Amino acid sequence: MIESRIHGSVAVITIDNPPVNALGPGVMEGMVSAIAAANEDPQVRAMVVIGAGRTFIAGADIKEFGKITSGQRKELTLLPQLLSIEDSPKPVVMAIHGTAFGGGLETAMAGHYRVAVESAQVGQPEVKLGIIPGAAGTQRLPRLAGVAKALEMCVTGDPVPAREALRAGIVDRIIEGDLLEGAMAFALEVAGKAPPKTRERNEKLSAEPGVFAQAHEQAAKKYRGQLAPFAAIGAVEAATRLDFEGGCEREAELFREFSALPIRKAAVVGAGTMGGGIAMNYANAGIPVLLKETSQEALDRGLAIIRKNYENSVRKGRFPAEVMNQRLALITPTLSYEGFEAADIVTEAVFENMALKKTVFGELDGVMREGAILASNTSTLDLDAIAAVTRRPEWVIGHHYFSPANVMRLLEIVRGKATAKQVIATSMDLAKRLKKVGVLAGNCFGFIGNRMFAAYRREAQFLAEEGTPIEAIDRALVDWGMAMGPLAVGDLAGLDVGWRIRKEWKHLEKAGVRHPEAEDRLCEMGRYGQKTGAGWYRYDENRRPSADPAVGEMLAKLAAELGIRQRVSSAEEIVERCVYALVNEGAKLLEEGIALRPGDIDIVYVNGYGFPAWRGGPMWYAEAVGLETMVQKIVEWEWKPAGLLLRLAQQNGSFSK
Ligand code: ZOZ
Ligand code: NAD
Repeated sequence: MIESRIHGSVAVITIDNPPVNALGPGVMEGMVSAIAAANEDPQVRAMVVIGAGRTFIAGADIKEFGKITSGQRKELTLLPQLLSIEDSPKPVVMAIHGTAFGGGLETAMAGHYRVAVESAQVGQPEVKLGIIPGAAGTQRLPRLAGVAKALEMCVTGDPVPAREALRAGIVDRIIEGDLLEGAMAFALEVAGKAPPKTRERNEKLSAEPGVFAQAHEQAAKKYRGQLAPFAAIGAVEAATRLDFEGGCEREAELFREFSALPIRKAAVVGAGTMGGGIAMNYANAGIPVLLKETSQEALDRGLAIIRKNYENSVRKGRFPAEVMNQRLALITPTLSYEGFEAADIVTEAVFENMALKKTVFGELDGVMREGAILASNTSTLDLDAIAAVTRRPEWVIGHHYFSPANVMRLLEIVRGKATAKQVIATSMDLAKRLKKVGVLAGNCFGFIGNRMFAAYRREAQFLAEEGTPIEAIDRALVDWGMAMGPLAVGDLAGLDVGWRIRKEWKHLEKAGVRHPEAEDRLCEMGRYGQKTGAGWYRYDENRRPSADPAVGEMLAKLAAELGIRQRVSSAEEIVERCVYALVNEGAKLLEEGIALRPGDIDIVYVNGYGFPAWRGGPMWYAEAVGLETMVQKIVEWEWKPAGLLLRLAQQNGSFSK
């Protein structure tokens, strides 16, 4: 893989790791020992490092990536090896043809001189993968090329041709004709001179005032929502303020915190309502995905729904059948964990049952490689309890999708107490790749979305139990602007999901506090919603709803049994009770810090639950109505107003201040 030959007084060290001389296992070690041997050899006065085949080192080995970016990174980082190259007492000339990208350029910069053919290119393209250079690229590049050029290269990730690299000071000479010959001649010229160490060249490190603020401003326009370009700016900035060692530490810190890990292969456990939609999201983004079930029957059912959804889209002319086939081919159904070890992320979407989730996470802990993300699509359950069954709680995170998962744009990203920052950064980045809007939430019952949804739907069910026709409840909220009524959404999501949630959280129910019973009754009747063809409504095979007298009968019986006084509420009351319930719970989430800002709640509701965008989201809407008006109604209904809501109403305040 590494070959060393002596030509006169020059040692030529050739890297031969086809196809592109990537820095796979053994390459760097081989290079370091060849350089050490050349230093021992009295005949050698200088060295040339060159790539065999079509290129110099084209970058890090993508296969090693997971390990490098995971907890194992410390041992695998190239930093110490690059230092040892730079500390070589005899000059090392890096001879570049093809591309020196990423780890390739970082290696080249650890040499004392760089020569290149005219057609060569150099670059730090890491940001394009959502990461930043991790082996001092952000520290050595500004020392060679100056701060402005280094910023440009690290932030855009764009390659620079050899001539430009020469002008910038990255390359010392362009070689016309044979690269090796030219590099050897150059080596002889510098032999015997004290080799200049890039890390000690500080003369180009002074930055124009305002250069970083300007870079931030530009990146904010161009790379909105991405993290890596900003981390790259921070790392280059560190080079101007800290010594080399301090700068490298800052680079590593930023790498860990703000770089997203590459997601090239995914896996999903459970092919039900959600798992199928989640797998479609990955396939739509071109990421191959394994989809695991417990029985062939469940797997076939899940795949048939996926296929039908795609066929619908093709029929509507959204994309050609060919695209459907490509996407279907990216989804690999399976009944075992085989192949999971190669996945960068797994998303669990089995039944909402803690014992089952713990079993599944125990299994995933055994099969997934180190450095893979373990995500749960749980709707309400304690993420920390799920993470605690694994040996790697820092790799566990909530990825809460919304039904229909292939359609709704929200991805609620739930951080557990141990979740690593890099896992959060990767999730935010992934959300974009999946064309979703990522919102970070804290861990509690239902996180942001479902804690509010439970309060909202509780009112909708109360209204039904009190005798308001179910169509009138849904109609009032649709007329108000919701994409669907709250009862119809229950049918879409699956009433059995709510049933399971209530069983899991039974211990939280307080004696004497009314809770809705209607959906439990529907589930007991086998009416789970769209998935069983009946729930609050009856459904045809195209999910079209129609009223079902059996539901009215059930409600009347329930009301008689529980002694619920019957009356029909107005559309205004329906909307007020349901929407104010959302707002009151939202205010509690803000108070508890589960939601970071009111805008996050609004984004969750507009993108995840079909809340009318033109009304701005629940918290925005609350202020439009007036917090005082809301509190008056809440008190009148004998609900407990959220402390924050009460306070703001009294002080004429606003959620966003
Ligand atoms: O009506 C639109 C909507 O946004 N509805 C609100 C949906 C909602 O609120 N989802 C949140 C559910 S709660 C949740 O997910 C969190 C959770 O943890 C639940 C926990 C349990 C809670 C307890 C419950 C008991 C909607 C997007 C659905 C439909 O939009 P449109 O009215 O504009 O209709 P279309 O026909 O133009 O559809 C647009 C695209 O969506 C596809 N689609 C519709 N229904 C679907 C579906 N795909 C899969 N499954 C379904 N059920 C439809 O095919 C179309 O796709 P394209 O590609 O053909 O355009
Ligand atoms: P579902 O009942 O439609 O599907 C669950 C699937 O998991 C079933 O097909 C089942 O066979 C499969 N399964 C069970 N144990 C398994 C195992 N050990 N290995 C592989 N597969 C297994 O339920 P769903 O609605 O898709 O919900 C799944 C999860 O997503 C739950 O945690 C739920 O709370 C959550 N969620 C649901 C919604 C929703 O609207 N339905 C929205 C967001 C999150």
